[in-house]
Amino acid sequence: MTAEKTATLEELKAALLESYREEFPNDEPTICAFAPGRVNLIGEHVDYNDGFVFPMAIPVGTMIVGKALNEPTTTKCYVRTLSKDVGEQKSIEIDLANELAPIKSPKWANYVLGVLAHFLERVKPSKKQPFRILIATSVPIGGGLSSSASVEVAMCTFLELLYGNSLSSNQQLSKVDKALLCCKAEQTYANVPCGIMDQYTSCLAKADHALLIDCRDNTSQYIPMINKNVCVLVTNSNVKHELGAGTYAERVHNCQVAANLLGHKKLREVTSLKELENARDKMSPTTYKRARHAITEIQRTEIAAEALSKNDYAEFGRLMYESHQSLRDDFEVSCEELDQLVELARSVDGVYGSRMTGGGFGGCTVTLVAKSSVGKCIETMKNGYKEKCQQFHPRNDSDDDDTQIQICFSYLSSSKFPLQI
Ligand code: GAF
Repeated sequence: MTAEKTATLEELKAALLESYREEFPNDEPTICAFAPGRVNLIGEHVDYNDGFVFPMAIPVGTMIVGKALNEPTTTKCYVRTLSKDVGEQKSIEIDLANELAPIKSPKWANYVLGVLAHFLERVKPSKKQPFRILIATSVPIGGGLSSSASVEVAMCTFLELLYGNSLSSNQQLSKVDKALLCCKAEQTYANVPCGIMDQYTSCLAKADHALLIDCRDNTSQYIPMINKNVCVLVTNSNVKHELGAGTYAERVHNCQVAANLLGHKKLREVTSLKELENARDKMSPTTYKRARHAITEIQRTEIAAEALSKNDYAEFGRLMYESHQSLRDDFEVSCEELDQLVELARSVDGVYGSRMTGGGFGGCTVTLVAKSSVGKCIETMKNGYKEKCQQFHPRNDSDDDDTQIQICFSYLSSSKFPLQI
């Protein structure tokens, strides 16, 4: 199996510029916006329960280049994606004179439309500015690394730069406002009732730090990630997930039902498992299990962030395994391939912990591993995955086993990457 090469930010930019110049000879883009993807270290499916999450940005993301169109009569914008994985239609036209409603197809365009619509509604510029943009991403689509949020946040950054000085101070967005706006775009245009984690991380993350986010009041704390002897390894099962497919919404609903039955606004307010136990006969076994995951995961995340800030990797790792088990058995959002990857990582000396990351139903695992064991861990996961996952239904279009797994990793002290360029 080969580790597929992920485009660097320079490569993304070069590809965008080349495409732009090819399509619009004698013209140059004037704006470049970037937003990173994220990996969630722990705290899964709890952002919409007002819980704690603990993600960090990763050096892959979405970049947009473009410019304002100033022909006096035009109200039209042009948007094209360079992404190969989004179906046939790669470009759309948006007429700012019309209502910016979500569209059936192409689906990717809704991330752009959603942000644009919410931005215009929030900022209310005196004149709507037409533009043209090209979009490219290095975040694997459907990999649980926040591909959609990175498009939304890059789009919002592009718009902020496009309107620039024409915005007064009360039209400008704080980073949290921006995250909320992008999150609303995802909920209303992509129809995913997501929490704030992905957009928040894309807006507020900084290099060499993880972010402990309290999703009840949208505040956060940076936890330094500077130990060069420890790595975060992100491994893609290449089983594609689609959160819009309904299973995500079902989990959100289950949790809300449990919170209502317990007399709370959100499951974050449940202070102990005992409270849930006492109400067990009021709810279905499924609702009970979903709530048990959310309540224990919120507790785990707080303890885990504390452990990491004290460099207690053994404790952090133990909580990662517990988190995975809870997501697998109680929340039922894992899949055989992710379970195998976690077990393979666990068999390697020097691995502290491993778990699925993101929405689930496919996508990636995240592993905390001593730097000296990274090579061994990658090898074990590659070889074992090939051997063990052949027994599962082939879920990818490709017949080539070599593409079943893609591995990228960043050291805790990841190299600096720009959040906006
Ligand atoms: C997806 C959602 F977009 C997030 O809000 C979060 O709920 C995550 O799944 C699960 O932790 O990425």
